[in-house]
Amino acid sequence: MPVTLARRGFLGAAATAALIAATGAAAQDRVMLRLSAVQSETDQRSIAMLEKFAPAVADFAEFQPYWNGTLFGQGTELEAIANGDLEMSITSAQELATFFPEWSIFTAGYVLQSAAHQVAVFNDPLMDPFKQRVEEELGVVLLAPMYLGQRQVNLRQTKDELTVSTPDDLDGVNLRMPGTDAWLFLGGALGANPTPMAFTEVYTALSSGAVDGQDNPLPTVVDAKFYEVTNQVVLTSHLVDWNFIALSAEVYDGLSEDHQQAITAAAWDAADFGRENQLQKEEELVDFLREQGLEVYEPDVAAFRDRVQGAYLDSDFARSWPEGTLEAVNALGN
Ligand code: KDO
Repeated sequence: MPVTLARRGFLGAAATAALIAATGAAAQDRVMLRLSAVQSETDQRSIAMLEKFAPAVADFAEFQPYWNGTLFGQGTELEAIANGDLEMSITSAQELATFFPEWSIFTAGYVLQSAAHQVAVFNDPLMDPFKQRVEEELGVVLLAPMYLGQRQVNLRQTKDELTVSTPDDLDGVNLRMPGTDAWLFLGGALGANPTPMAFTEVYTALSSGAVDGQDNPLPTVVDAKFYEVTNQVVLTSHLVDWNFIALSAEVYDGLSEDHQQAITAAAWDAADFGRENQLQKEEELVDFLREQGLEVYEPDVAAFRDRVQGAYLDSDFARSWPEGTLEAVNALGN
């Protein structure tokens, strides 16, 4: 009996050793997925990656997020992925437009109409050449579309000091924009004086008065605590801002077909989860911001739309848009 137990014990030990070896090997075989992003860990996109993406890929990948730009600065992530120094990011149409000008169509104000419109466009064949260039020339796979939200103008001035109805009212206003050409063009098209600045510097710049304001969706205004150092939000809704869960093509190509399907499904689950939560936040946060003492109001949105759309159609950006794409995007709008 003891022999049996011993044998069973021995077998147990052997089986355990084999399991550890296998698990250990499996752990070593698990692909490392470092994701660099400038938002905080409490941003809805971050929560979605932690709660939906990470557990869904855990049996073959180790997800390692670096929030608040602690690994790579804003706008450097795609190059880091292309160079093999990073595996994932939550990228934007604006960052992609710095490599591929045609992506500027999705950075143009008042083109995309809603979160649902973003999903319809992402899934439409019109996106195939856009995605293909990113994969073939940059080595990045765009797994799923993430909804960042409707961008609004957020100012230090009180409404009594500065009421914004039309773009003319932003003349001379020092509006912080992210640092790419597409962003700076958008800031100018709104009527303001665009100041390039990284996301992680915005709170201090608002607090010190180095800039008069910034633009971001309401969930970001709250998550980044910009409401603590500003006094009004002008609901221009000038851009339905589009992000993408981006993965190194080298990593993707190295996965089995099952794991490629699993990581794509995990990205979509995270994107859908984050989108729903972001939309709910946008509904709730107008009241929250008013409770914090900010004035939140609608300007003459038609005046902003006319000015912004006219600026883009007259710009070099529009000349880089593939023939028929704007019409196809508009046709998918709800
Ligand atoms: C910003 O810097 O204002 C911006 O909203 C630009 C977006 O493309 C994206 O980089 C975003 O910051 C970050 O994800 C932080 O929310």
